[in-house]
Amino acid sequence: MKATLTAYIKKTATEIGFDAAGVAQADYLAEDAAFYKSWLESGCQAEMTYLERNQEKRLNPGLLVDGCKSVIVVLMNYFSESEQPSQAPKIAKYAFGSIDYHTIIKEKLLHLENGIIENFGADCFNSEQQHRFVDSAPVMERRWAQRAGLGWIGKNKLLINPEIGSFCFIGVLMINKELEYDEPVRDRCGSCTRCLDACPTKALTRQKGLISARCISYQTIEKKGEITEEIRPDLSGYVFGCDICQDVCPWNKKRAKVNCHSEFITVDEILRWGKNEWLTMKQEEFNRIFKNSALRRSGFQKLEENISYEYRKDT
Ligand code: B12
Ligand code: SF4
Repeated sequence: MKATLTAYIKKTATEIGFDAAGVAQADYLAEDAAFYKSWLESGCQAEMTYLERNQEKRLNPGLLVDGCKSVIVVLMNYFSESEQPSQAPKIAKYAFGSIDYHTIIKEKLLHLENGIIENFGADCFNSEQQHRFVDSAPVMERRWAQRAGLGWIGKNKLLINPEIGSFCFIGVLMINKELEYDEPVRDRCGSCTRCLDACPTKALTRQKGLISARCISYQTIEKKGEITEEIRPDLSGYVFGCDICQDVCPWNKKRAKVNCHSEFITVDEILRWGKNEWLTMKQEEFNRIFKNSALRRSGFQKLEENISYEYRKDT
C-alpha cells in the first residue's frame, strides 16, 4: 500500500500539472524550533504578527491536523521571461499571471486529494480539518519541500529545486497515511553569496535569516501603511514584491525555464503599460483587469502609493 500510494501521488501530481512532487514524514521540526524562536525574538517578522501565533502547530503537523502521518509537497513553476516596458513600475514575476496562485494550487490539490480518496479510501484524509495548504496556514512550507527532496533552502531563504530553480510556488497536502519518503537534497549554494550581495536593502543576513522589515517584498505588499522612509530610496523600481535575490541566483540563470501553465500567462496590461498608464490607473480599472490576480493582495490604495513613491520621489 505504501509504495503504490506513493507512486500514485507522484504520477497524479504531475498529470494534474504540478512540476514536481515529493513526500516527507510528518515529524516534529525539532531542528527549526530554536531558530524560529530567535527569529521572532529579534523582531524579524516585523508586523506580520500571525507568524507569532500557533508556533507549536507550525513546528508539528500532527498538532495542526489530527492523525497526519505524511506531508505531500508539490511545486509549480511560475518563471516568466516576459518583460515590462523599461520605465514601468516593477511587479514581481509571481504576480504576472491572470489568476492568483493560491486559487490554482488549492484546486489542483483538491483534484489530487479526490483521486487519492477514490483509489485508496476516504480515511486517507482528516475531513474535519483543513489539510490543503498554500501560504495561509502555520506550515513551514519551504522546510517541508526541502525534507520532501524537492530542493534546498538557499541563502536567499527560498526553496531552490535543482531542475527548475526557485521561481516556483509550494503547495502542501497533509495525509493520514505512511508513505515511502524522499531523501532530502543537500545544500548546493556552496560559497556563492550573490543573493546576499545583491539585496539592495541588506534584508538577507547569514545569522538571523531574512529581516522582513528591510525586505522590499514586505514593504510593498504586506506592510500596512506607508513604506518605511529609509527603504524608499532602495526600492529599485519595485512597487509589488521583489525578484532581485532570485534573478541573480546562478541556479535560476542555469535552470529556470518559462512555465507552461495557461493560468500563469502574463496579464496583457503588465506587458504593455508604461509609467503613465500605471500612474493614472483608476480603481475600477484595477478591479477589472486584476480581478483574479495575486496583485490584489496589497490592495489598490497601497499599490497606488507605492507607484507614487517610485515616480514622485524625485519631483
Ligand atoms: C511570511 C512570508 C513572507 C515574508 C517573510 C519571508 C521569509 N523569508 O520568511 C515576506 C513578505 C518578506 C515574503 C517575501 C517573499 N515570499 Co513569502 N512567504 C511567507 C510565508 C507565508 C511564511 C514564511 C515563514 O514561515 N517565515 C518564517 C521564517 C523564519 O522562515 P524561514 O526563513 O523559511 O526559516 C525556516 C527554515 O528555513 C529554517 N531556517 C532558516 N534559516 C535557518 C538557519 C538555521 C541555523 C536553522 C537551524 C534553520 C533555519 O528554519 C525556519 C523554520 O523552519 C511563506 C508560506 C509558508 N507558509 O511557508 C511564503 C513563501 C515563503 N513566500 C514565497 C515567495 C514566492 C516570496 C517572494 C519571492 C515573493 C516576491 N517575489 O516578492 C519573497 C521572497 C523574499 C525572500 N527572499 O524570502 C514562497 C516561496 C517559494 C520558494 N520557492 O521558496 C512561499 C513558500 C509561498 C508559497 N506557498 O509558495 N514572504
Ligand atoms: S526579495 Fe528583494 S529586498 Fe527581499 S531579500 Fe530578496 S533582494 Fe532583498
